[in-house]
Parts: sequence; structure tokens; C-alpha cells
Amino acid sequence: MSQTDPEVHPTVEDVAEDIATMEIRGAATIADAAAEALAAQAEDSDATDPEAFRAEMRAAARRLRETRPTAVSLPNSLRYVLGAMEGDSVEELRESVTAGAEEFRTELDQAQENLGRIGANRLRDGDTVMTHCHSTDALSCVEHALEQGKEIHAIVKETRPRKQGHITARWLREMDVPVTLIVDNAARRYLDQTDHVLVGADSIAADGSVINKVGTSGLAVNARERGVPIMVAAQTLKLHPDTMTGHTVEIEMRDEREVLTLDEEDEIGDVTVENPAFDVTPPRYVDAIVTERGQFPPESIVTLMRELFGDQQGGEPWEK
Ligand code: RI2
Repeated sequence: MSQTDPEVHPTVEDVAEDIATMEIRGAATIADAAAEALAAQAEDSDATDPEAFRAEMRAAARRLRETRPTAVSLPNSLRYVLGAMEGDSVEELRESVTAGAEEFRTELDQAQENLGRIGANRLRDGDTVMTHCHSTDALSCVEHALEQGKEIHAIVKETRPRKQGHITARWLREMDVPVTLIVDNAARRYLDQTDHVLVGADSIAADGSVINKVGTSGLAVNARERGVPIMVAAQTLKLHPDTMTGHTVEIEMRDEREVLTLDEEDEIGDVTVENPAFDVTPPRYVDAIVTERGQFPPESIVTLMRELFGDQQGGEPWEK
């Protein structure tokens, strides 16, 4: 935060902290929490003039933006809510922000539902999906397949270092889906028993590359070699507008202690630990990107991006 930035609301501070520490995680969930936090900032603001109110909202958005760099759902959410901010008085501005946040959150839920219904059509009765990490968009496809009366089995990768596969296993069990949990290194062996690799995305680039939890690209290469289709469930909130103008997606590097505890390091000796949270799967390893607007071969996702973002240029609303 710069010296001149106004104070942000404690809810914004808490949500930012929870996103950074991954108490709140998953691209869609992060976007939802960020929109809710902006609404809290707007509701409780005691700014007396419109410019002070706008400055507070920008400071809150900046604080949320700086937490994690890779999932574009976060800046897309902030852009949506701040883009809705309009009015001449504090009251008008406040109302426009809270209404924008509510609308965003409703659309997010709706998009996930619609995406799930489309993705479910790719799954046949009796299919086995292999999952990586935990994606609410991916699980929406399974949920809708079950609603269509299909029986689905799941092979769930543990997903080191944070074992987010455990969250997926829990959700699937709540849906009564039979789950086989495997360590990441066993994935290739179990591809023989898999009908679809089903993953989510944190960002999708204009060339159709999929940025998702580290390990996705290796899984996709192995799946392609075994002839198993790779399906990416990603609502359009995951499309990264900056990649249309040549920018690349920053890959978050997380704390080395997620990989190696201090005690473990004491035993091993001094080592360098690298802990990238995400990797990039090139479009040639992806069969379909399933969005709420239909399913797309990765190479054609750019047409949807042009339609959604147009020639969107210039700085972000929180940078003014
Ligand atoms: P949904 C997660 O990142 C995973 O990489 C997951 O595939 C992706 O977000 C999308 O999740 P992290 O926040 O939006 O766990 O589909 O690092 O829930």
C-alpha cells in the first residue's frame, strides 16, 4: 500500500489475508470472496465525498489484487465490481458497488451451473474421471452428470504439496461418488482405468494454454500419450484478457515450507527448494475447454475472448 492510500476495511484485510494464506482458495471462490469484500468496503465506508469513496474502493481492490498473481478470476472480479461503480454522490456510488458485487456473485454461480450442465454431456454413464487439485468448476460437471442419472467414478490425485485432492475426495464422497485416492506419481499407471482427465483452470491464455495447479501439464502429456481425453472446466471468468496483447501469466511461487519443513531441512542439509503453484499446459494437450458459453477446442478460445473483451485496453480501475 502506498503512503497516500486510505485505510481499507477490516473485512478486506481479513479476506486478503485468507486469500494469501489459501484459507480461501480456488479461482472462483477467490473471485467471489473479493467481490463480497468490496461490497463490505462500500457498505461501511464513512467517506463523506465521492472522490474519497472512490479512493477507498481503489485501495481495497489494490489490497485484494496483490494477494495472489496467477488466477485471473481475481482481477476480473475486481474489474467487474469497480466497473459498475457510478454516481455523483457517496450514496449512489455505494449502491452501485453493492449492486455490482451482488450481480457478479449471482452470475458466477449461474455460470458454474451452466458450465456443469455442458460438461456433464461429455461424461457417459459408468465413466471414470481423474482429477487434479480441487476445482469447483470441474466438480460441477460431475454433479450435473449425476443429476442426469449417470454413474461416475473418480480417481483423485493427492496433489502435493498441499494435498488439495483431499478436498476433492471429500466433496465427491458427499455426492456418493466412489473415490480412489492416489499419490501424484501413480497417475500414469491409473490412466489405463480413466475415461477423462477432468481439471479446472486458474487462467486461460489467448492461445488456449491452460494455467492450472502444478502437475496438470505432466498429467496432460501422459494422458495424451495414453489416448485419454483432457477436459478443462473453466468459466469465462478464467479467460485472461491481457494475454490477447502478448502478456504472459505470472506463475505464483509459494513458500518453501509447504514443501520441506525446517526439521526436514535440518536432516537433509541446506537445499534450494522451488515451489511453483501452477504450470502451463499447451493447447495441443487439451481436448476441450468447457465454459458456460459452450465447449471450445483450445485453439478457438480466442474468438470467445474477442467477443467478451473486445479491444479492452488501458490501465486497471484500481490503478488510477
Ligand atoms: P475453481 C485452484 O488453485 C486449482 O488450481 C483449481 O484447478 C483452480 O484453482 C480452479 O478452481 P488454488 O487456489 O475456480 O487451489 O474451478 O491454488 O474452483
